[in-house]
Amino acid sequence: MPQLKLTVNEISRIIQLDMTPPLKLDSLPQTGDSTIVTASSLTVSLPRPPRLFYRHGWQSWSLATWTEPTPLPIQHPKILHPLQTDPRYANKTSPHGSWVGAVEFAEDDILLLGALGLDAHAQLNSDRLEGWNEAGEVEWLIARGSEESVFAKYTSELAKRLGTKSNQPAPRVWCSWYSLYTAIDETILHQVFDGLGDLPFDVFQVDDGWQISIGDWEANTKFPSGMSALANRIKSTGRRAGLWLAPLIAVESSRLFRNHPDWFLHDAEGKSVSAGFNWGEQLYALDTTHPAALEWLAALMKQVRAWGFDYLKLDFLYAGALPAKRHNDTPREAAYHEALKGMRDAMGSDAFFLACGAPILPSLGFCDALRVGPDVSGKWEDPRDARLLYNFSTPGTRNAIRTTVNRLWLEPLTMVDPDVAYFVGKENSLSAEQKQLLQDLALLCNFKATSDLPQWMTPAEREALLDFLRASPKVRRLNREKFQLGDRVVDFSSALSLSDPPTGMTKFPAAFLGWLGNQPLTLNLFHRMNEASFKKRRKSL
Ligand code: 9PG
Repeated sequence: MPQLKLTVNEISRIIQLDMTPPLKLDSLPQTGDSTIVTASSLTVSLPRPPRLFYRHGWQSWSLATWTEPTPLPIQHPKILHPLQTDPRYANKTSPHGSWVGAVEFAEDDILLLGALGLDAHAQLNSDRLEGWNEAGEVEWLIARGSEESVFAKYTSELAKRLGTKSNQPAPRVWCSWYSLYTAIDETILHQVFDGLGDLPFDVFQVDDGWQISIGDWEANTKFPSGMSALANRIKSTGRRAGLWLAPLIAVESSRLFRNHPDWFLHDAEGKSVSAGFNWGEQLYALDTTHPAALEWLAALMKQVRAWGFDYLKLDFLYAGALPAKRHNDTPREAAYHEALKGMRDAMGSDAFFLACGAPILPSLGFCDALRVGPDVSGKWEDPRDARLLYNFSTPGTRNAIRTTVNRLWLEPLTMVDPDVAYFVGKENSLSAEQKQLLQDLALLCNFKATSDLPQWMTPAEREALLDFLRASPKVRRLNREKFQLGDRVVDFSSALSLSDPPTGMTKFPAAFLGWLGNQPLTLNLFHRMNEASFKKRRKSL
């Protein structure tokens, strides 16, 4: 019998363990200084435990915030981990984040540890700041100084490696999602476009609801004239035609998934990898290292351009970077990076590409704009999500503002999309102050979008929207919460804090809700109820 001899390195590769001891850094840079080292993992010893940790979530909807340096509860329901967190680390309770972590010792004394490449993570382990990379060696920046200076250093180093901002002008977008949701059809969209008249929008973007199915990207029966006719109608108003797609996922019932199961991600046992649950269905993720899947993606981008859409909101993109066994062995974020490159090449450099639900670092260099927070909604916060499920990724205006404000450091690298602002009172329970915060955040990001229906706007609301679309105030960051916007100071502190994790008696309802939310049946029921209410709303228009 032939003898099989393996070296330690070969064994570690097979069981996917990095046996290289972490690089140890015992001396920190002086304030105002920074250093770059190369390692697959490293440990930075801190002189004393910090008072705060900066946690940076993996993708658009994942939480980014400064927290106490204590363990954090696991977010629920777990069935949503693939679509709200980096599922590989979702059960980790030590303060952790993707690519970058920072600690605060005192005001203006911040230490940042940030990877300058993909597939990397950071965590705080009592008085050690640790970094590791799933894909082998990577460069790490260690910078010390004020919050602004360390993040500026990080973005300037990232820009050199991943590319900087595109030169597309900041768009003003009307998006169909946050008023009509899936209840869109040809007739109502035409009415909306007419009703918006000469309001200075650059893009009319059609969101979810036009397609046959998630995976089957053709016009459904609500769009009998087809997608080219819809794009032409928009272009006839002098605007760019925008379209939403989720090209890297498919629902179980789609033709795409049924016809090409081999194009989708599998685990080591050959089981399909879940990309989460939405639209009352199980989601699956495309394996973008499969040549046929890549070809299909490029053809889809070309098809959409041929219809006449040149503003593309590509959503649920995290799916391309989920942990799995791929067709070829590419590390997951590198695989995603390649998919984005392929889609960008196919859509052309003149298209505007907004990445949404997207892993942050691997999207840089390819997208024109990046959603940097969860969805807004007409509600400030759902107490069940915040207090019981410890979930800050779900749609809600407070969640959206919190994570967006904590990711404004990305601005030198990409246009940041804070999601839409609201002006109408109808179907909306936000206070005037809360709506103002959203509007101010949009001005700050210079990414202005709304879904407000002209049919719902009072003359005063329409006037406020017009002023907003025309405004370009000067912006200056004052501190973590406050910004100077023209002659006003905007204070986001009401949105930034996190509610306390469930303790004592609240642990029981929390556990029950977590269990309930994990049942596909419950999620399916919620989906049906939502759909019914959107349809009712559509009928009343
Ligand atoms: C269309 C929408 C809109 C929206 C996107 C995305 O379960 N989740 O956490 C979850 C988060 C966001 C989400 C859907 C589900 O919305 O961000 O703007 O385009 O898809 O379906």
